[in-house]
Amino acid sequence: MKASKTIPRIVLTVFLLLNGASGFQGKGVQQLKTKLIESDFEKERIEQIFSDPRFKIYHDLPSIWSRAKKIDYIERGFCSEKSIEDGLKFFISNSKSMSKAWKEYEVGGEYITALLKMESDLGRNMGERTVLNSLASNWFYIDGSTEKGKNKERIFYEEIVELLKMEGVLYKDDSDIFSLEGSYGGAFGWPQSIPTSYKNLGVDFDMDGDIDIIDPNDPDDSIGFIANYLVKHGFKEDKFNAIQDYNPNDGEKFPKAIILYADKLREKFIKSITPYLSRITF
Ligand SMILES: [Ca+2]
Ligand SMILES: [Ca+2]
Repeated sequence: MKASKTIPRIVLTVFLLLNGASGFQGKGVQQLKTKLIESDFEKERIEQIFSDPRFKIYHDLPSIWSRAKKIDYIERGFCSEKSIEDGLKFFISNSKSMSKAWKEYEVGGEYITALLKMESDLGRNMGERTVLNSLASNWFYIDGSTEKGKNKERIFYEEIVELLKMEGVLYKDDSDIFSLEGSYGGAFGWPQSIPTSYKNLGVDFDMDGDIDIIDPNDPDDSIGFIANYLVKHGFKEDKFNAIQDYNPNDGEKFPKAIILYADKLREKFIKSITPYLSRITF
């Protein structure tokens, strides 16, 4: 064991990556399973889920994290003319839910549109990873040796617990947990929500009996979800802060891009209706 102390950390990391989940020392599938069984999940179900051949750890996670840190939304064209035009079309074709959001939450549709555009390109890109695998991968890869890391680890564990409890709600295809897809962070649907946010802040905005933020043809509940999320995070008092809370891992970059998008969208919308307004006036 003495030799391992002399192996440079980077070599060891590469070794662990190449060896997959079984290469993990300390944190591993077994530890997660034991913890979940201790949290009162049926042993049989846990064994079944984690021995499913579709369960896997995404080993590209650390490299995705470091790439994500460098992303500049505005530079990447998030607020380009084309992107705003796309948002305007969405805003207009969903005006019924947008005005409902304004009436019930006092959240302008330009902010809701900006967030949905950012999170899933207005429902076109909700992520193709298995949410369970993503959440488990985050839990595995987070360095729990610091206070901050420990907190993040706890958060991801809670998300896994919540996901497991959402059988028949979040994953409906034969209640198969592997059918729910999302991002590398375990976020899913139009607003890229995580399980606890869905549970606590989801709303049946179109009152059809379901809280559905996944249907690619129906953004109504997602519009309601975002409005509710923002209000519960203090949007009326501090827009910037509430928007930052939507994605707290990204400093000021995220809220700045969202607010710029919303401002441009509002401007474009007003310009687009001005000719009609003047026709009405005269
Ligand atoms: Ca609904
Ligand atoms: Ca609907």
